[in-house]
Amino acid sequence: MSTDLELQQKLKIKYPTKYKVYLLNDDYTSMDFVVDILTTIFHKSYEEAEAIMLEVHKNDKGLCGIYTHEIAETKVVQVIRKAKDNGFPLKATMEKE
Ligand code: TYC
Repeated sequence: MSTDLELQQKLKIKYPTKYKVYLLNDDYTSMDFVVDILTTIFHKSYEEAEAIMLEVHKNDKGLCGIYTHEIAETKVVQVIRKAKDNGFPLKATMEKE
């Protein structure tokens, strides 16, 4: 019996490293704007978006999704650009899973 790692090495399967994208809390971004970000950029339902926004509001950080490096980076850039265009200081970060 091979372990998963041995099988992966034998088959030369490379799984891409995934990245967690988080929204960060601040005192100035409106709750409605954060919900809009979560529905448009992260494709959450209104209910999920509201729950994530409240999680960030209470605990300073909330998970929005897990993506490959390129997609995670694009989401972070989209959040920061859309926030800046709307006069909000909202920030997003990514962390290796
Ligand atoms: N704390 C903000 C407020 O009270 C709301 C907020 C939630 C801001 C989530 C950023 O990522 C965020 N208006």
